[in-house]
Amino acid sequence: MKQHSDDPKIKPFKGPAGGWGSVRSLAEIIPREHLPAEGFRELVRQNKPEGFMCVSCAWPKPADHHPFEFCEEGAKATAWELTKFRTTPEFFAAHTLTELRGWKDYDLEQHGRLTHPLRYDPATDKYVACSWDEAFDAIAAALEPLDPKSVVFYSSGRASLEASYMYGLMARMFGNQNLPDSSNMCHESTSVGLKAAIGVPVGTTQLEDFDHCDAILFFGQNVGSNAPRMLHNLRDCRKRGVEIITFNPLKERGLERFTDPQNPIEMTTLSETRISTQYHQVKAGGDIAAMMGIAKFLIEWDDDAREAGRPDVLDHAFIKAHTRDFDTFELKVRATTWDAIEHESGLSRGELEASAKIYAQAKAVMAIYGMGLTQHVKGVENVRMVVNLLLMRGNIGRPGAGPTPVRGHSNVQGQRTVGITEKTELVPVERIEEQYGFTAPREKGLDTVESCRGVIDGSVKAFIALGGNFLRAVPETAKMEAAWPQLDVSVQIATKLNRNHLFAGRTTFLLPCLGRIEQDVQASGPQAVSTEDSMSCIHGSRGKATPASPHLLSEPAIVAALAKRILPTNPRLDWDAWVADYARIREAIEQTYPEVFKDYNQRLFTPGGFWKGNKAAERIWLTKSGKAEFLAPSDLSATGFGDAEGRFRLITLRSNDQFNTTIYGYHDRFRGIKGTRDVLLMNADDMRGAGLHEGEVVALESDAGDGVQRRRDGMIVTPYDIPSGCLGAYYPEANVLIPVEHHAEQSHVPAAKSVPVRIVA
Ligand SMILES: Nc1nc2c(c(=O)[nH]1)N[C@H]1C(S)=C(S)[C@@H](COP(=O)(O)OP(=O)(O)OC[C@H]3O[C@@H](n4cnc5c(=O)[nH]c(N)nc54)[C@H](O)[C@@H]3O)O[C@H]1N2
Ligand SMILES: Nc1nc2c(c(=O)[nH]1)N[C@H]1C(S)=C(S)[C@@H](COP(=O)(O)OP(=O)(O)OC[C@H]3O[C@@H](n4cnc5c(=O)[nH]c(N)nc54)[C@H](O)[C@@H]3O)O[C@H]1N2
Ligand SMILES: [Mo]
Repeated sequence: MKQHSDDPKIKPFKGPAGGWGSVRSLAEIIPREHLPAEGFRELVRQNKPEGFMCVSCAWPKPADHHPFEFCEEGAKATAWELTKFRTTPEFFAAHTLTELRGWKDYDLEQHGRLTHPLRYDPATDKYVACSWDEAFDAIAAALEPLDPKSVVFYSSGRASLEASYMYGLMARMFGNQNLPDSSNMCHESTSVGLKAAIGVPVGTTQLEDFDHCDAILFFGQNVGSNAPRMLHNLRDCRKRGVEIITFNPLKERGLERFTDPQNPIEMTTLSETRISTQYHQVKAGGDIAAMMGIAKFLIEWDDDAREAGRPDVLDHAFIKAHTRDFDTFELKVRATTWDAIEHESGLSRGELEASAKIYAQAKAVMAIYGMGLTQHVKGVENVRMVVNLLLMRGNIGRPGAGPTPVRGHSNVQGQRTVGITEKTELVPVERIEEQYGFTAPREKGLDTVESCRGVIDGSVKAFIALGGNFLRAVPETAKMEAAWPQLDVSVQIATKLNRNHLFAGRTTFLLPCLGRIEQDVQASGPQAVSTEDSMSCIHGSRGKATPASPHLLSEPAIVAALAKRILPTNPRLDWDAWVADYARIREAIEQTYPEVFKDYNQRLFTPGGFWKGNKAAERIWLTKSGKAEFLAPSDLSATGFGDAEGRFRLITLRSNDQFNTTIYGYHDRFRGIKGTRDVLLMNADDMRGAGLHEGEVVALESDAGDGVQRRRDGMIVTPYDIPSGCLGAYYPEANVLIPVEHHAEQSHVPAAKSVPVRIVA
């Protein structure tokens, strides 16, 4: 079963994204997980009405679906959940947590699905099986003496709308809004930036917009690995002649070329579609500068056009009618020099002119982006700059145009919709109070960064997690791991063993749950749940696979059992009735959010999902001023730190063989890296400058200047096509190098795409 190799192979990959490589990759993982026969049946049901919604990414599921509406990554996620392997009480009897802390992430999860509720026994340093009642009673007793404000309720963006609604409600009734979410590490910069700029916290586009755009600006998203089904949309766009202009420090294969593995003609003729028509290897943190360059050209050409009596380049009518503060932004653009733009972006004026030309000529432009923009100190300004560019030519609120953030987890956006948030203004507090007859907390709760601070300084006493691998996903690994044992209570609801579970508090439980692909039978019969995709469409999802163990409970059942123990009884809320029939939970959700969830149960299985609507897409701006807001950026660099001799910008990356902290294997096919994750991707000139050679093993140290020692050893220097001054390494292994205070201003997203480090030979 050993996948990690002592003889790693690193050589450039020549194939396209998708294609036969994708088929071969599936042929590797499916047998590796010993997928039972019904697993293949489930693959076919993936992302279809009456089927289940993929547990991998949040990319929308079209109404007119393909026979196989899944991708290599979705299939891996399905195989991972339906694996034949089990992590049983016998496994835990054989291993102490101290021993397991020496294991790699891959090896921990590869043992398969958790089967029994487990209690940590400090005397033996092992998990032991317990009953569900014992677990819930002990957790409630341990929470009892604590100040409700010292308890954190984390969630990872996979749990359904139903489970998430219950979980948020439980936290508020318990007395806090400490509801950090994986979204705090992800697209919170979008939620903050778009809300301030255009009045909605989400993208404005829908799948149809791909049929109407004539250019796409594509920033910092690795589509081939992280949202592969989008490649179909991009390929169709390219066939119509749409220009795709990409900004990414790395040459990501999915953004270069694609062969559709589900298209027999493309597969047999080995034909591939070129995806990006322009590819700009911007420096990490250089996007504000690059976009300022494009804006500068637009303004200069608009001046010229006016003088020569040609049609305007900017959409002045739109700017006047719909926006505010263009003047301040314009002044800033005019005052910014080309030298500064070229220096900060790492791109030449000529390259930016080529992009600006396409943008200026296009009638409808989508701007697609991911973590390459959000995970920076100026991550919110990155998002605001995208909006600035779009507003300059009226590219919001018409077909084929608009900001298109690519969300991460399959229901991360939906969790925010149903109340998983630390921010009071995002929940209809009065309505909840009326619905359930209690006084909801108004004090802002803890987000992810604040929860980390609280764990480190001891003010957080209890941590409950609805999924995820918080301790592995957050920055400042060393301090966080050292502080975790000080917690009074640590409860993890999970499907597989991960590193967070190996750090116990005084009272510690690991509670195994059903996955979304599995059949969930309650008193009224088999249940469906629902999720919201990246384009705000809500889909029903029905699991049919045999549960991994008869001892598993569903997430709604676990939340309800806990809520019943830690909350006073409430005549207006019957947790058991909700669990008996999830349609009752959806009725409650509809009552809290009638605008979004009207006729929720009736519309649950609408093909393609039902759209929750978007005011900015109608050019109604729910901002303070009632207009769309321009913002003059405060800095050209998004990194938040200056250059210094020997200081590099570390980009932390996902491989093509992982889902966040879940490591499927050691084959990052598109980057040609096999057998190891301990690589340090480095520019060849920088290697020469530092006197390093390929294969040399070095360490990285934090260069944050805060006096804290942070170090990662054993990194294999690997020459790579990456801008000078930037380095690449895999997440989550590199998180030990990220200071907890190195995060986006305003949104608090850890700035994982530009971490100041130095190389130690
Ligand atoms: N298979 C698979 N699918 C996934 C996930 C997974 O781990 N595996 N994770 C899910 C989750 S939760 C999320 S949030 C998404 C993540 O999906 P992405 O948003 O693609 O996130 P990353 O993989 O971190 O890669 C970000 C990209 O940004 C580029 N980049 C880095 N710094 C910069 C910069 O300063 N500027 C620009 N322009 N680009 C930059 C990197 O080279 C990389 O291509 O995917 C989701 N889908
Ligand atoms: N350096 C760096 N750090 C990052 C990032 C980065 O790019 N760079 N990305 C950030 C991002 S975008 C995100 S979203 C976070 C991810 O942070 P998390 O969402 O906390 O982490 P995951 O790795 O997705 O969680 C995996 C675990 O979820 C559990 N799980 C899987 N399915 C289910 C289920 O159905 N129910 C339950 N209850 N549990 C389940 C399994 O036990 C599995 O081990 O990491 C962030 N951290
Ligand atoms: Mo994410």
